[in-house]
Amino acid sequence: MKHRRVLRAAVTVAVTGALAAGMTMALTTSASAGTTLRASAAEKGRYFGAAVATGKLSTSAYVTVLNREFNSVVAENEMKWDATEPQQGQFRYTGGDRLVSHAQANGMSVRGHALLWHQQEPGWAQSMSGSALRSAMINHVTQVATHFRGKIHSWDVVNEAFADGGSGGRRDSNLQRTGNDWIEAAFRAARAADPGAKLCYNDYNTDGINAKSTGIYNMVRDFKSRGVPIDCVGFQSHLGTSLAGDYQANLQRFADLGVDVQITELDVMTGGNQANIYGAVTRACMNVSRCTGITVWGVRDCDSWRGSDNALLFDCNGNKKAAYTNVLNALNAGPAIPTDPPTDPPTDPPTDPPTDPPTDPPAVGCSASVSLNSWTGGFVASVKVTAGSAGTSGWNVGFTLPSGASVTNTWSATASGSTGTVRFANVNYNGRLGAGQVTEFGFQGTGSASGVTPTCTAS
Ligand code: 9MR
Repeated sequence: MKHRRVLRAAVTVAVTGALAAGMTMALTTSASAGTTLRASAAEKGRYFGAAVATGKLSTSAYVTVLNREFNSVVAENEMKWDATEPQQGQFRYTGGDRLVSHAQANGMSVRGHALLWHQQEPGWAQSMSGSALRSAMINHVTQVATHFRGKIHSWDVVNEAFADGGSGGRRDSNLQRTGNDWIEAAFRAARAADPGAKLCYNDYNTDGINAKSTGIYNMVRDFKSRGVPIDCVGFQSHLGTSLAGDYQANLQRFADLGVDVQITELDVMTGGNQANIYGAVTRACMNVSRCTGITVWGVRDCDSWRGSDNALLFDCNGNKKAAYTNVLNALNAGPAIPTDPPTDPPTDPPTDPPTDPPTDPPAVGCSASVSLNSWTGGFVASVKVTAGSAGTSGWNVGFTLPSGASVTNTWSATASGSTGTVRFANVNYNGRLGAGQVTEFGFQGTGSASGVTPTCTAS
């Protein structure tokens, strides 16, 4: 089976050494330790997600664990090309829409997986090539990203396009044979279709600094230097019985390119090291300020594609395993994403020190800042909410939009109004912030929002 081949390859590159290093890290006591993965991750400005097979959303034992522990979901299969465009030009969104509804009803964000992948191509696309395939593939990206616009936190735009082994080059596929620029063409199409989604490249066997991860690193660096829209890199992390000693360093080198990093499909072979590896991966993410979230590839052991590996955080009865405890402790012990996350590396070396010293978070209440990505006729606003010294149990951010501007989509907040004075209230998973903690929401609109300034009210 294809996916077994992927797994074998995934575990062979692992090298030992990280665990001892990880376990000697000093654990600090968190001020307010969360008691679920989702609460603990949210307290640190991150998400904790699971891959979901939508068929299981009617199994109450499954849903109980999913809703209690996770604030992000990804479709294990239902948003892939074969599921969403089974016949050319005929789109089917039933499974994906069901997952999005479940997420929205339960305060979860959604990762989109995956717009283009050489596996799970529908039969009609498998038999295509050249310019016909290139235009079919771009149309697929455009249609699917447009359908889900405003509802997806991050899209895996391209999945698994690099070869295993030492070449550091691209994998052969009919997509690759349409021309080496197929990946950037896909990212540009995805950005145009859903400017509010973070756009990720996602792959496996990238769990440390190796030829494959370096090939991807070079692509991301090239994309950033040429302005190809890429926001994040997903590290699947289908792991064996050991973890590379440079797992965290690898995440950090990507973050230093100016992209977010995410652990996207974490599962770990059972055995003596499973719980330790889960803890070490979580600590690595927490130690990288641009590591914005972790997704495990299933909920209970029996839900996993890895079958008898028992690779997940809950046993088949939904009981928490030792690995769960290690992950929860690592989330609680880790630092929050800093108030001012690092921006892209500056092109010029810094000159004079800033004129204004950095300000402390507001004494009480909250503050908000906005960054706009505008084009003729539209914009996406990304808003950062920072809690004051008293923390928040909820927040509300107001804008007065210029005439002609109108909000069309909102994520990670609930909007009231769409023109003139518009207010955005927290959703149930991001209202509670500790002192100085930051959360983000966004909205998309038509017209121009240039010059808007937010006001923040805490409750
Ligand atoms: O978990 C998915 C399984 O149900 C499918 O049969 C398989 C098909 O190839 O894909 C699995 O998910 C894969 C993911 O989409 C990409 N990375 C590897 C995952 C495990 O094979």
